[in-house]
Order: sequence, then C-alpha cells, then structure tokens
Amino acid sequence: MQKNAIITGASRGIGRAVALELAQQGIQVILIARNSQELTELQTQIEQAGGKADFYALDIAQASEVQPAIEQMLSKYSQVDYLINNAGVGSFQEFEAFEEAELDRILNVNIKGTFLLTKALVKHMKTRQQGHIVTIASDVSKRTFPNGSVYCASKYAQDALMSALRKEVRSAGIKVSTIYPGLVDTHFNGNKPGEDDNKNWLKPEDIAQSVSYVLNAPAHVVVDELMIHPLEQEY
Ligand code: NJP
Repeated sequence: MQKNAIITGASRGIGRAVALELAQQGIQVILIARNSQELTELQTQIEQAGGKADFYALDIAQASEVQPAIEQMLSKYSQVDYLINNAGVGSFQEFEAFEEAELDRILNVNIKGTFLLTKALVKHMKTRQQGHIVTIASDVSKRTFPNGSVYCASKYAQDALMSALRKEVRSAGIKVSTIYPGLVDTHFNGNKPGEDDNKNWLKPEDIAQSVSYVLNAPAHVVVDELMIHPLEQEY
C-alpha cells in the first residue's frame, strides 16, 4: 500500500533532503513550510523524477493553519504513516540580549509547532494502531553552550515532549524516534551552505539517511534515539 509522509520544514535544508530521499523510495511526500515557491519547485523536481509530492504552505506555529490543513490531508489521503517534525529555527546571542519576541519566535516554532502537528496526527495514528513520528531535535537537546540558552531550552523541551509521548503511545503501536544532529550545512541561522568553513559538517543528505534508517527498521524494532555528528566536531 502507498505510504504517506508529512515533512515539516521541507522547503530547504534537512527537510528538503528528507523529502527527496523518501520520495525516491516511493513514499508520497506531503511537504510543509511557509515558502510556497520553494515548495512548488521541490514538488516539480520530485514529480519529474517520478515521485509523488503534495504541499501545504503554512506556519506550523499557528493552530488555525495547522488544524484545517491536517484535516484536508486526512480526507485526501485517508492515512498518514509518517510525520517528520523537522521545521525549526534558532539564533545565538548572550542571554541578556534575547528579546521577548525572539524567545516567542523560537519556542513557537520548535515547541508549539512540533506539538500542533503531532497532536493533530496522534489520534489518527492511534485509531490505525500504527504510525511513526520522527523528530529532528539537536545534540543540544542534551547539552548546553554559551549564547545558546533559548535554542537549547527549546530543543530540550522538544526532546522531552517526544520522550514522554513515546511512552504514552508505544502500546498503541506508534513509534516515536528522535534524531539529534550536530552541525549540518544548511541555511540554519543564516548559514550559507557550501562555504569552505563548513566543508566537513554533516550534509542534509546524511540526516535524510538517518531518517530512512529509522523508518525502515523492521516492524518489531523502534530506534528511540539516534545521535549523529561530523567526525571533526567536538562533543
Ligand atoms: O534549517 P533551514 P535546517 N512554519 O533553515 C522551515 C535542526 N538542527 O534544515 O517556512 C513552517 O535550512 C523553513 O521553511 P520556511 C533545526 O533545529 C539543525 O538545518 O519556508 N516551516 C525551512 O524549510 C531544525 O529543527 C542543525 O522558511 C518553518 C526549515 O524550517 C532542523 O534541524 C543542527 C517555520 C529550516 O531549514 C532543520 O533545520 C541541529 C514555520 N514557522 C539541529 N519556520 C544544523 N543545521 O546545524 C521555519 O543540531 N520553517
């Protein structure tokens, strides 16, 4: 049967690589991000390669946008097998320089967005007694560093959200996996992919391979957590 995967933050970076990888495996990908032009271009690229892609341009931090979109998806596709919670934002500065608005922005996307998407799909997955939720958290879900207070807090919280959910839904046959990447060469926080300084960082495709590994585990196996770093990164 055709498998369907929702991927948030699919317009670029890790999410885009995950979408390309899963589509190439024959999975119908449902792309989410705010930038509809980038989503259209990715949809075209996937379809030209023989894959299946649909997209919803929305802000994952807005319940009023997430809820109707998920309802539409469920009536169109009848089942969602995989949710890849990948969309995320961050910025880095001294603690006292963080403004309230920046705190809200980071927590709203990384926590509230993850919560809204997951909540909108858990009931559906429980009814089917199957489903797999994969979250791209961060290695800073498990360590902190100077100038990273708000981002680290958001990623610790995202990890805790998923860790507790894992324990709630395991008996319903739902797998919850969290991936903790180190440095990945994407557009994150204004980074320019391909610059020489980042040449030894992970590539988005490395994380796409991790997602593929987690999703393709045998039915009786769940990869709860997977941490991945560039060899040169101190951890
Ligand atoms: O970042 P980037 P990554 N609603 O900036 C989307 C984690 N991570 O791929 O909305 C919906 O290239 C945005 O699309 P748009 C990180 O925390 C990374 O590196 O159109 N979508 C874009 O597609 C994050 O959770 C590193 O602007 C929203 C995507 O998110 C995940 O990896 C290290 C949105 C961001 O693409 C992917 O980040 C690490 C919203 N409100 C963890 N806001 C790393 N890169 O080094 C943003 O440990 N997006």
